[in-house]
Amino acid sequence: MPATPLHTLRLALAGLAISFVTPSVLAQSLSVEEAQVRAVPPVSTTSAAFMVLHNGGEADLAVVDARSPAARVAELHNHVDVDGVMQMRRVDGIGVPAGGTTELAPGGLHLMLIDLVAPLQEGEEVEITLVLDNDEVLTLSAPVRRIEVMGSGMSGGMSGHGGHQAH
Ligand SMILES: [Cu+2]
Repeated sequence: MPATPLHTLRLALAGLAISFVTPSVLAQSLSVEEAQVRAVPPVSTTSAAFMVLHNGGEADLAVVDARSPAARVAELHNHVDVDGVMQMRRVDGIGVPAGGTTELAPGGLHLMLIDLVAPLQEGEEVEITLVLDNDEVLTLSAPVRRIEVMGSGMSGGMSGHGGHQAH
């Protein structure tokens, strides 16, 4: 009688061993560190996620799409300086060079969460899925935190280099 569960266990372990060498599942070259989502007041319908992307592989790659159950729309954004005023622009992809690192940070690249499903409160975890140009998909969990906004263009157009002083 005890032979059956043992046999079953052995089969299950064999299955696990096989799944560990399936490249499309676990041999991901992109890793994500310091992921966090900006806490926003309840009236706000948008937020942004920041993180550090590291490419441990030997080929350049790019994040080309993203989604999150916390928002109906997720877009890849960058900030560009237009005549001294920082403006957000949607970008087609965020590249991460082979062996290199790309930082998504306030005032620069970020993942925009648009049309939030519910207010994002400090301490919550938000699930984020990144889609790569090599068809790999990476899902991570990012804590909601208070994040100071630097050089966000709040200074208006009149204060000249105010945005740069914040750096
Ligand atoms: Cu944005």
